[in-house]
Formats: sequence, C-alpha cells, structure tokens
Amino acid sequence: MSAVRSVAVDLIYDSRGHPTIEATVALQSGASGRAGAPSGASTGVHEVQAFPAGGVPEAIRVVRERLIPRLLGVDAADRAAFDGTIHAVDGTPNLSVVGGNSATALSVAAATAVAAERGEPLWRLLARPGIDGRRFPSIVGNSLNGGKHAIGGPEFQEFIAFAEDPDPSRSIPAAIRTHQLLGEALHRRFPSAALGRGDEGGWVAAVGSEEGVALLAEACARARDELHVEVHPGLDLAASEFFADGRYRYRDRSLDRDGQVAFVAELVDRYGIRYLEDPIEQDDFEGFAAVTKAVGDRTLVVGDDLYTTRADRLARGVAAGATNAVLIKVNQVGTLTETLRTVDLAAADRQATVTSHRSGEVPEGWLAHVAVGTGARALKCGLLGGERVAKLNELLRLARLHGP
Ligand code: 2PG
Ligand code: MG
Repeated sequence: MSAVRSVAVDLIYDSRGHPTIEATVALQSGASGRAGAPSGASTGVHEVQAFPAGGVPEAIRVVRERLIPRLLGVDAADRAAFDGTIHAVDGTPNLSVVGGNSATALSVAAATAVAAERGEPLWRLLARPGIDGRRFPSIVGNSLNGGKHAIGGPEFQEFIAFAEDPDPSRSIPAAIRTHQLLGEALHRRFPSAALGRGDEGGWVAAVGSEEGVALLAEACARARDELHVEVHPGLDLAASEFFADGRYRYRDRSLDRDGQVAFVAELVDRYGIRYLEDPIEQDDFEGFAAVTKAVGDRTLVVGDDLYTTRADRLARGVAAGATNAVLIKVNQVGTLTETLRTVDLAAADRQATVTSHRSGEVPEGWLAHVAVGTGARALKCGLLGGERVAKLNELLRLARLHGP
C-alpha cells in the first residue's frame, strides 16, 4: 500500500504571471511527487472552477484545513480512493470549494509519487489497455496566436502546425521549423512592424483570420518540402470567444451558424487543414455535427470547449455525431480519474484524443506522460517558451527511452 504520509500545497506562478497551485505528496515509503496546475484564458463554461471565489489563497486554506487531514493515510495507488476523497471533501459538481487546479495538482502529484515509489515513469501508471509506451503522439504546435491569447491579433485563437509523424524527433523539429518559416513570412508581409509573441509562444501580428491561415499553409508547405515530414495547417478557432447574439463576429462581417459551417468547410479545402478545434460555439452540438459531416473524413474535428473533457458531454457529442476527436485537459475536470474516464469513453467510441496544455502553463513535463500513457493521437503544445519546451523535451526523452 502506498499510504500518504504528508501533503503540501503552495502558491507558484504560471507562464502568464498568474498565481496557481503546486502540490507535493509524500508516501510512507519516502517516495514523493510534485506537480503544478496550469490555467486557461479561453475557459469553457462547462469546465470546473479553477479556484474558489477567494482565489489561490482560499484554495490553499481550504485544502490545508479540510482536505489534507482526510488524505493522510489514503492509498495513493488507489486512484479512485485518492481522487474520490478530493471530490467528497469538495462536495460540488464543479469543484468550486477546493478548486479544479488544486484537484489537478494533488491528483498528478499523487500519481507521480506512486510512479516514483515503483521506479516507473508516470506514463506507465496511467497506461490504458494495450499501451506499451512505444507509440508517440503527433504534434499540434501553436504557431500564431489570436483571440484571447494575443492583443491585436486575429479572431481565430490558434494557427497550428500539425506535424503528423509517430517519431517525436521528426515531428517536433518540423513543427518548430514551420513556426520559424511563418515568422519569416510575417516579416515579409509586415516589413516595418514589430512582431510579438502571444501567451502560448506563437507569433502575434495584425493579420485577419483567413490571411493568417494562408500564411500558415505556405509555411507548412515549405517545412514539408524541407524536412519531408507531414506537417499541415490546423486551427483552434475557440469560436465561443467571438460568438455573440447568435452570430460569429469577424472584423469585416458576421455569420450565422450555416454561414460559419460553410466558411470553415471552405477553409479546410482551400488550405488543406487537417486539425480543426472548436469551429463552432460550445453549446451547439448540431453545428459541430454539420462541420464533421462536411469535412470529418479529411480533418480532425476536435471538441474542446464543447466537451471540457467531461464524459457526459462527450457521450452527448458521440450520439450527435458532433466530432471525431476530443481535447483532453486534466484541469477542465479536476482529477486524473475523471480525465481517464473520458479517455476510455473516447477509445470505446473511436474518438481520437488530443492531450493539451493550457495557455497559462507551468514549466513541467507531466503532460507528455499523460499523452503517451493515454495513447493520444496528438500532444497539443506551444513551440516556444520554457513552459512549452518542457513538454516537448519530455516527449523526446520518452521516445529515446522507450521508442522503437
Ligand atoms: C485552448 C487552450 C489551450 P486556454 O483553447 O485549447 O491552447 O487555451 O488554456 O486558454 O483555454
Ligand atoms: Mg481550444
């Protein structure tokens, strides 16, 4: 039994400079694990609450006073018991008492401690049936930022280099090269403007959404020619962020649902898009289904805000034919237990999974283990900045250790 000996929670900062939580779980054996929780900016309305109303200080106080005493002595190897204690003490469906970020930090720290006790990598502890650590996710690499992740950028939130290759030593450099080539293209397009970097390390430029896609597609084509890796354009529209009063609002026009579906389908074909996240607002399962019907045979249609990693919402999406893939973010549901429930449902329903970072990240690599252990089709991650590179480098390490 991997009984919990002590638990600590503390304030740390994420990559946006916002406070978040880190947890350290120590076991009777002396093994311990530590993990920090990331935070989103374009959070879905169906996510759990990241922190209680009083923010990080209140989260820390509640966890110390009410949760830690209940976690001491619990068998951390019994994930349902450990994570279940968090839910039991919280007592709300959206973790508004302890906070979803406390739950994530604690759940991942406990799993990390158990893995350390066994002398195993974390991914193995999380491994779903049939996963042997020799299959690696492709890379969904954010190259140009917009929406809530960039000031003065396009409406679409993320312009992505989708590097489809089972070998991280090929996919990662291809995605990074695309980012570089996109920077050169932006510089040619705006020779005297200053180019910035957004929250996820992608470029920020005063381009419109479609122009951004065109420049990205060009950069992908050049990277493909140079490196002979299948790198194609992808998008996370985060469409809920520019949807208001029934319309999708762009700087030069507004579209109803049918108009949005047609616009997105046209972009997929014109630019060869192979990854399409949240093209429709977060409560419109039918709109998603229309997109999937139109282009789901040639691109991943991924639900992020639509599902917020929740099994009940994924089940609804499967019944509606809404998507062919689901984004997986641990802190959208709080614990690893809930996350793995959704991953297993996705596998049963042949929905691909994409393991994702948040826009406010911590410089840690545990996300790569979640991706490998759950057999994710792709790891979604920024390409620049220590908090992003930490995940890419961990994936490279796993590939070197366990790869073919
Ligand atoms: C998203 C994420 C990560 P945020 O929308 O997919 O890229 O953004 O963490 O701000 O929700
Ligand atoms: Mg998203």
